[in-house]
Amino acid sequence: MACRRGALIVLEGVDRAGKTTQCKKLVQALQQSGRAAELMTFPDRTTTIGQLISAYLEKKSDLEDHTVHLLFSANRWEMVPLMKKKLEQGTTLVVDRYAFSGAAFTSAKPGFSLDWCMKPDVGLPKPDLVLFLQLSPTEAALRGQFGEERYETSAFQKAVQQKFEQLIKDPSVNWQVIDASQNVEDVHRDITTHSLNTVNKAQNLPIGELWK
Ligand code: NYM
Repeated sequence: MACRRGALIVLEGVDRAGKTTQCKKLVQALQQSGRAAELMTFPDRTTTIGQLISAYLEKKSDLEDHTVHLLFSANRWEMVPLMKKKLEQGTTLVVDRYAFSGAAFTSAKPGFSLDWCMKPDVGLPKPDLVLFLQLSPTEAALRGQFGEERYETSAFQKAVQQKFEQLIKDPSVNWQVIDASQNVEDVHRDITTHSLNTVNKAQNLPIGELWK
């Protein structure tokens, strides 16, 4: 019998919602429950494309807005063969940001439609579950100062949040909104419950195609 595939689980949200902490805790929890699970992060700053993106985010270089959008997308596409291989081998992938961040961040810039921003990512492996860590700008502000990277201002983050709210309305994607203002362990419990259900359901289903 063919091996049961792993699930593709994505965590999204504005900066400081706790995605990275929660991704790590989820991978640990899945592994402790005896399931193969690995963390992936986008942008993946280790590849040649990822290094261009990283220099842009760190303001060490300037890139034209369409160009950097396409680089973020290319940085996901270059990982697709590895993602599919891992999923087919039965490993669940917990992904820190994906195409939704791509569309939300670029479309928050003047002159970009959400529709145009989604196009380059059409057909990527479709997440079985997208957990949106919901945190209001006021609550985010209580978590301290923003960092120094590009996009890390409260005005831009508010615009990004509005774009995420539009993306969440899309019923073709399995969104679950998580209240990220709870303490770390309560958020983790909610995330783990949804993820275990998804891992069990996804194992016999084919990998879907995003936004197709
Ligand atoms: N970002 C992330 C984008 O603008 N487009 C994308 O496709 C992705 C995946 O990069 N502010 C933005 C969101 C973040 C920044 O992410 C880097 P992180 O998780 O802070 O390293």
